[in-house]
Amino acid sequence: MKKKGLTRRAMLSGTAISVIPAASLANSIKEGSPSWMITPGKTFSEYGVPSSQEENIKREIFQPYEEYAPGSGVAMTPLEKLEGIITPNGLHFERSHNGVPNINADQHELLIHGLVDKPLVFKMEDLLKYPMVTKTYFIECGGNSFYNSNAFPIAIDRTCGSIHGLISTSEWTGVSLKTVLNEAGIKKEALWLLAEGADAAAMSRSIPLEKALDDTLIALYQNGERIRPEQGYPMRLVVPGWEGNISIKWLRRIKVTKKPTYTKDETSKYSDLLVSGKTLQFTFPMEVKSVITQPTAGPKPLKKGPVHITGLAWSGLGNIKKVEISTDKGKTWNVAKIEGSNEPLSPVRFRYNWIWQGEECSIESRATDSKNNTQPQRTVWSVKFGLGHLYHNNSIQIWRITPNGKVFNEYDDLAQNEKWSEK
Ligand SMILES: Nc1nc2c(c(=O)[nH]1)N[C@H]1C(S)=C(S)[C@@H](COP(=O)(O)O)O[C@H]1N2
Ligand SMILES: [Mo]
Repeated sequence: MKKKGLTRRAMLSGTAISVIPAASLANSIKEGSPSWMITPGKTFSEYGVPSSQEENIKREIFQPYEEYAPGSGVAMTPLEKLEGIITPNGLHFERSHNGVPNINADQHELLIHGLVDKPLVFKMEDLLKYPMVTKTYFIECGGNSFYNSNAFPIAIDRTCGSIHGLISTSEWTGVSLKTVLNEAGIKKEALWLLAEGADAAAMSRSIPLEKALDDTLIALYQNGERIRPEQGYPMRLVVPGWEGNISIKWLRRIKVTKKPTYTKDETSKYSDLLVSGKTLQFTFPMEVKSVITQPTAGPKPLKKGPVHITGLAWSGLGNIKKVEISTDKGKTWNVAKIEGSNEPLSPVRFRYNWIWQGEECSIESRATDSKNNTQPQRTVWSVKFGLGHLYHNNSIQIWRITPNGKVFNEYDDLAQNEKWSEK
């Protein structure tokens, strides 16, 4: 089989990506050179912001109940405009059920109670005295990719970020939840805990004690600075690899319990309706997934010639074993290069060089994790769930490319789309 990837030789002998013209800016500095080369630059700033030319790199806001509950909704990370694996703090996705509370960090308290030897209250200054850990983890909302879920039986034309932008990654620093629980002393019969936020949604979830004692963090810092108000200032849980909802922001209370509490947020929501009419509950891990972030749907048409395909892959069950790319509607798959340290519960960036000859085609990525789970096709994923179901969609994203270079969101089974559209 002929390899479709672009070799270094082909890259060098093919279309040159950039050439240096004789009258380049670099050749000489003289009168008439751009002002930034011949006049002193702006002085210092206390807190930097991106270049004004990058102003259009923003989160996309979606407030479905804008009139009566404007604080319920999402702001999605513009994945197609970012590189690497870390999300800049100002672009970390936001999912809030009742707005961002304006918490006074000095007054904020974290209560640990329930099945403990001695209930404790921690102020911020108390937590800062404990040993800290730093870990790079993604947070993905259980409802990520809802535009490609069973709630949308026909593929709609949206950008990568506005379909998949409910995943972001930070380097989180904080105190292990285990440290704090051990300080209070866990009673023998304890098996679960309840975590609750200080926001007006009082978001609360039950967490198995095993996960709480394993890798769950009380995060205080995000990418080196105190976590942003949108991310849970002054403290939040990061329950790595599990559906984002359980990573309670603005954490105010942990109650150690024997059984799950069955809160509103884990009964009426964040449960998975099957076709049988039964519902799955406590489906915590976000399963293996990947998405091509470039090239992707957007205003700029794709140009013929060398194309650098790149994207993100992650798994809530381990790390990434491989990412494969297909450029021929899934007939053949080629292994992409994976970058970075590939830590568990942290994404990798994948890269694959390709030459687009201008044919009608589609590009898609398929990730496999260290537990040998592979991303399903959308049809395989969707048939398990009822119409309207949207959580835990880890199916393969297909980008269709038309001969004029327009890139579209596409589903793998058009017949299935039609079947649903009749309903
Ligand atoms: N207290 C509280 N915690 C919360 C939420 C909330 O509305 N209130 N939203 C949850 C949901 S659904 C998700 S996906 C993540 C999102 O975290 P982020 O906004 O920092 O991206 O926080 C979770 N924790
Ligand atoms: Mo979420």
